Amino acid sequence: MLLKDFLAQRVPEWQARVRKLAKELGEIPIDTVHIRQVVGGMRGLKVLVTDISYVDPYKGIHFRGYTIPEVLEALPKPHEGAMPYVGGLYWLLMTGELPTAEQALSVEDEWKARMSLPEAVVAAIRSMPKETHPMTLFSMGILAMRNDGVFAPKYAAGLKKTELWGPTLEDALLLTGRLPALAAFIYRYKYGDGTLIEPNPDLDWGANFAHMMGIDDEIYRDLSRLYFILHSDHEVGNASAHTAHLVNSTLADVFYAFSAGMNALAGPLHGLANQNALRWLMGAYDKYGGVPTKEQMEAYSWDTLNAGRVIPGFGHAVLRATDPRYTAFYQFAEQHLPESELFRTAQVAYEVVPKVLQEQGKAKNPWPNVDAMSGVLQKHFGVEPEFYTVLFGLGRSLGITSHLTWARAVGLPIERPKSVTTDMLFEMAEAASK
Ligand code: HAX
Repeated sequence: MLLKDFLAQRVPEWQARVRKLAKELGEIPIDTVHIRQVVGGMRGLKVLVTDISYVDPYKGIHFRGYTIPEVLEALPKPHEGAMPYVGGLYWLLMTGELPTAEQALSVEDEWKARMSLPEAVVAAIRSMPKETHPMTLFSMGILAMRNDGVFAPKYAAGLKKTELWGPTLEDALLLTGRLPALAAFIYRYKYGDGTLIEPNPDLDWGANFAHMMGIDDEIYRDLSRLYFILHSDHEVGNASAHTAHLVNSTLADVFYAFSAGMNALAGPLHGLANQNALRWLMGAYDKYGGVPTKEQMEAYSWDTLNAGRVIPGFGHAVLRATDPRYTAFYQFAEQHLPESELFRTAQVAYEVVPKVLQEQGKAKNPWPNVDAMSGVLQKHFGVEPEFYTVLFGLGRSLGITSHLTWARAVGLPIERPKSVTTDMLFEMAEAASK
């Protein structure tokens, strides 16, 4: 059964569930808002809903209730010992149920049917100077696909509210189907010979990306599958997912919404942290002419903090322990590149940086996040650091498009929070203190 038919059976039940929350339980208060949250990036405010993923501060991300180790264990795999099919993860995110091998492959087949890049998208990328940042090209390429979307013309022709999710899912499959080719082409345009490698119909989504990059290496195929699964989703409140959600809530289509999300991902405190984290590690390696000692790494960390900068790859807005995505990458590196000097540098950082951050006493979470290890692996295969945010975005397309589809399926309305003035906040504070 195709993903769309499977979802069609589930959607009415979830529409009723959300209707009940809005109509019958809507007046029940669930949280108090503090002024620090209003002026502090809404940190921790419970104002969004999604069933696709949940971040536990200590156990990390849960995809539809499953932890990273559980997902890696349970999803169907191309062969024994390999990382799972990304298509299986997409089935899980979209439906909430672990897929059979057949279901995972049905998603892979849907993607294969949509994988080639149209000439207009290739031409849009080629029209830009090569020095353009890869995230700019990625965002543009996504918008350039919009002409082939079905949601906008179907909406213009007339759609019932309960039917909006169907064409949203079709656009989501088109977008996610094409993104590996778009990302790989951007890479080859910027850093390679500019040629486009066509997808191989015998390969799955993750492996095809490796193939289209021109890296035909079995371990890199597996790393690609792992990379995209680990980066697929992190709730809907993070800056990129939330941006996409906001744009989607206006009934703009998946291409507009996802491209907007990618512009948020491009910021240094979000998706750009992975390249910064790698550069920071390479800086330590270069400064000390090899893998630094613990003492050298400590001095290097303090130099960064004393210069008023953050140590990239450490800390998190929600997590309060080592990110399990970091752990999964760490285990992959231990298995496949234990001798890599960059990996050994990252190991020293893991031993030293959390203690330094604790001593400084500012970061609420001194532990490494996913970005402290992802670049080490990509660099091992020669992938340029400037490109890492595109890799992140490619993975994140899986979670974001699932959120976009489900927001339509359950009829979430346009977002419109209320702003107040600073005078009002002072008045509210005074009234509360009486
Ligand atoms: N190095 C130095 N200082 C840090 C720090 C770090 N790695 N992490 C947090 N801090 C500081 C903050 O800058 C803040 O300082 P001020 O009070 O002077 O403003 C203070 O500690 C409290 O911050 P926090 O509450 O612990 O963290 P936030 O929720 O505000 O921010 C960040 C979370 C991820 C942005 C933050 O930890 C950070 O800047 N880390 C380094 C960059 C990074 O790795 N980003 C990627 C995170 C994963 C991700 O989303 N990828 O997309």
